[in-house]
Amino acid sequence: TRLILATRNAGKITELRSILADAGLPHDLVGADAYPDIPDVKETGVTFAENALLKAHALAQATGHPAIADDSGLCADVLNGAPGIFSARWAGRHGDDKANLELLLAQLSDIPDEHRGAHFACAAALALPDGTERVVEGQLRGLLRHAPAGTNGFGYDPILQPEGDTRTCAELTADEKNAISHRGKAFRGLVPVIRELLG
Ligand code: ITT
Repeated sequence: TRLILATRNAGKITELRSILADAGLPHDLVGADAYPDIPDVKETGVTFAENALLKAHALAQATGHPAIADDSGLCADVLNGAPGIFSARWAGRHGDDKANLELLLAQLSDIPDEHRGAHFACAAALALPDGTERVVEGQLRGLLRHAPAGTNGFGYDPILQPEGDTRTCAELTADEKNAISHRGKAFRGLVPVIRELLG
């Protein structure tokens, strides 16, 4: 069966294809870019789970195929969880990863290491054309660096140092990141649900 990846974020697509391939999912994974005429859904939810479901339902309805979606972000303890669901447009322009990261670093410039705890969060949603829905969430705890390091990954990866590591997410290999990441945890949790509902 065809399974739609309801995202246009290239970094997510790369990671999702790898995570789902490692899990042995037999489905034909088709990116949302294969449906350029379907408009982006407005992310009006107030949680990662709500927004992931909005995106999955929109693609499942529009294509008639089951769809999975990812809503994710970086939550800084000292900012009470911000940028959170606003991570993709923290500096104003949607998807400007460099500006978002630089603004956040500037906002935290006076914050000492003991208060730089943060986590990445991911909600993985599955929606079927008949309206059936499931969500699984995952997190990755870490520390926010004072300056970016590394060139792998995307988004805020150069400033998040996972707990128990001395490198940032952008200094991990793709496989190392997927093994511990919020996205890896959420989608590996969704795999048995996909198998159960889609076969
Ligand atoms: P879609 O809605 O099309 O999936 P998007 O980029 O708009 O793409 P989100 O609204 O979920 O997706 O925003 C997620 C943002 O959170 C993303 O732009 C990154 O800045 C950040 N983010 C999420 N996961 C990340 C990760 O694994 N590493 C670094 N940054 C991440």
